[in-house]
Amino acid sequence: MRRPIAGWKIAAVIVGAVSLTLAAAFLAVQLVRLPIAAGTIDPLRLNMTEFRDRGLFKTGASSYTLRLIAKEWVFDAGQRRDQPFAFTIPVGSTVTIVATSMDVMHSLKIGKEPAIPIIAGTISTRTITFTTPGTYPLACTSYCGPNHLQMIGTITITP
Ligand SMILES: [Cu+2]
Repeated sequence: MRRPIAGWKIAAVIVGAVSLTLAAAFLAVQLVRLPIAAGTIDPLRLNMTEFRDRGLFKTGASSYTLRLIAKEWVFDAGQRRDQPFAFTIPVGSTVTIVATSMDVMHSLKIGKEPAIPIIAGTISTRTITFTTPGTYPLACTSYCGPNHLQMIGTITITP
């Protein structure tokens, strides 16, 4: 004679199905929110790409490219390991940030600008024109591990 299915088993299946659905929905939302990815890249071969040359590069009279790799736990724009991430440029400069991650997801927040998600395998870009002199703090706003709070820096805009 077949025994009836225990109630807890049915409950477990329902809970499992609901969590899977929620996880799928969450992932879908995350994917939809990645609009600024400008391309894809192999995170294991960054040294064979443009990210081999990191730093602030002047590309025009008042335009720059800031190319960096986010990784646990630094924004690596070519600065020495014992040096902070700090760049100084004149007011009116337009900076195109080109970034990718070598590991987990990071986010780059500069001053009051919306955070730029930085994800392994994709290239994120954002162009910002700095019209007000001052020191703009920069930080990672995606929790990325125990030393997440070390991912800081500054961009100083001189008058
Ligand atoms: Cu972080």
